[in-house]
Amino acid sequence: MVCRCVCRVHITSDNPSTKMIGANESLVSIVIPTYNEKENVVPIIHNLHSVMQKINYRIIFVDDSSPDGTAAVIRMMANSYPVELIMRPRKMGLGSAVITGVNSTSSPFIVVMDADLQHDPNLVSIMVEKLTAGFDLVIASRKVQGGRVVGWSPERKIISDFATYLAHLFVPRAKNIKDPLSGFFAFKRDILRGVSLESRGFKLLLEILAKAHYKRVCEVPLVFRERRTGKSKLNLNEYLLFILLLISLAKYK
Ligand SMILES: Nc1nc2c(ncn2[C@@H]2O[C@H](COP(=O)(O)OP(=O)(O)O)[C@@H](O)[C@H]2O)c(=O)[nH]1
Ligand SMILES: [Mg+2]
Repeated sequence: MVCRCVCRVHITSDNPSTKMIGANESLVSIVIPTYNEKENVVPIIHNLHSVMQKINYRIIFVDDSSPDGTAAVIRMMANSYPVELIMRPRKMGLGSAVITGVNSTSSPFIVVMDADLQHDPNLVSIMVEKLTAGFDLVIASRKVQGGRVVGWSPERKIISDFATYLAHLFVPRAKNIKDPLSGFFAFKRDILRGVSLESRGFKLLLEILAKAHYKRVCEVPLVFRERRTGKSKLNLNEYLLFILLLISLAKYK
């Protein structure tokens, strides 16, 4: 059961697959999964709104019934901003939350980002410009020149580099992408035509790189900041899901 609260967005169908791009559809849907992000919702909406002034956009939050009351804050903000809330009954994973959000919109451009401001909202308009210029997929990359992570321990960096190495090894189509494990990316909806996404975990981009129909990809530098407030939900289970994802994607050439 998924509960939808739709505010300032003219979508009435509950079945995403039946939606057509209509006069009221926004050019860009920004999909943000949330679990216990109460403190981050207001600043991310304000930041995105100031960056997206000239772009017809909306934000789709997919919240897994966060116990901290994140949904109530989103509902309140939806009175004044182009914000939509999809509520799911329990914690079901970041990847599946993003898939739910992506399936709920027919916007031609989709941006996926985290709620915690580790992903710089200022990059979103640059990523949309790249899509407009003809790129199919734009990745905010910690691993191209100008990109980096702030505040990670050497151990965390080694784990991240090793995971990236495994992604390159197992997923040939990701070979030329410096940061195939980024959680911040934008794409043309069309590239997912006929593609079935299954990831539950944190690495949905890798599945998109393996399966989607894209030609032009670019990476823009991301300075991955420290979490503003709240806690990371990355845990051992996510590492296991990553290994399973690698195995399942190895067959895509
Ligand atoms: N809906 C939903 N969102 C989640 C879930 N797990 C994590 N998130 C959100 O996904 C984003 C990334 O999670 P985070 O814990 O910051 O991961 P990290 O940056 O790798 O430490 C944040 O916006 C989280 O609130 C989940 O199970 N369901
Ligand atoms: Mg985070």
